[in-house]
Amino acid sequence: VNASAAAVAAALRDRHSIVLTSHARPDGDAVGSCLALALALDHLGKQVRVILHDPVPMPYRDLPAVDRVEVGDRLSGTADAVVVMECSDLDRPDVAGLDQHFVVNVDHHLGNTMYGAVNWFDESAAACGEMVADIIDALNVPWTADIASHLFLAVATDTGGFRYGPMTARTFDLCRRIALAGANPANLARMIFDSFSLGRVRLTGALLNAMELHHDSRLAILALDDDLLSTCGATPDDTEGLVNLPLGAREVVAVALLKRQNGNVFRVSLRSKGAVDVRAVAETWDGGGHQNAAGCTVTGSTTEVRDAIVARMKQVIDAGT
Ligand SMILES: [Mn+2]
Repeated sequence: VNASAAAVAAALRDRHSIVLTSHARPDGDAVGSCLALALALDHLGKQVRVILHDPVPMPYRDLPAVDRVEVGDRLSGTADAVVVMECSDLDRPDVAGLDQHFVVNVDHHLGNTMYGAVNWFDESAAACGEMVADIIDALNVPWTADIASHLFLAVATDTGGFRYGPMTARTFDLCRRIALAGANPANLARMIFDSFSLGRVRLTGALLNAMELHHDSRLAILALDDDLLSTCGATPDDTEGLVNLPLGAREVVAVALLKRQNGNVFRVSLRSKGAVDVRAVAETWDGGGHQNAAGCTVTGSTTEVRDAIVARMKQVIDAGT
């Protein structure tokens, strides 16, 4: 059964020690959802911990209360409830021991396996943070500027800076209340979107400079390896989201980013606009994802992998445009 914000709030109101978690390699929605809810539960006098498998990404570390995130791969000790946000299954957090607890599952990703004792799934939410806002309201906790800042992080990142996803009046009502609560949207946006490393900025230039175009410039191919990273002074963390950049061109409707892992193994990230279904491409190599964002692992020489990806991408571009 699908629950509601009220049901989640009722489950949390009755419990004292509460652990919050989200997926490994957390994104802005994962961090923002966890910390907004943590701050709200503090207000109710709960004992709250936030555990993530990986550190908060650098651009989000200046937001309030980020230092309370514990990085770990195991939930030690007891908890009356574990709230898992942004995760379609209980393996996504990559934190052992969650299944030993009363799990509350809050998510907006299609294909959620309803693994919790309480499950609230809402694919109409532009970010999990929209759902967290409803939970905070159901708990009758007033929004502080810090809570609002994390809700902004969640919604601003999951919509790609208000570009995509199921944005609705609910999204902008949330933004209105974020501003009313005293968060500073311009400062936050600069912090979230414009605080990369110099290595990342150099890498952006190098990657785009070497971009290949195919199929009347409708398909862009980007390639990345450790040599390019070190030439630019960048780290693997600096590659997050770079696959989206070619979509900034009007002509480009699909992108593949080929990251050489080691030897002949490539991690392939795929992005598209509109009806071009890159999940179908990922599934060719046992990968997965969504229509506009997917990934898979492909083995072969650089040329073999690129040619195979280009051929398959052309098919979905033709089918979707
Ligand atoms: Mn999300």
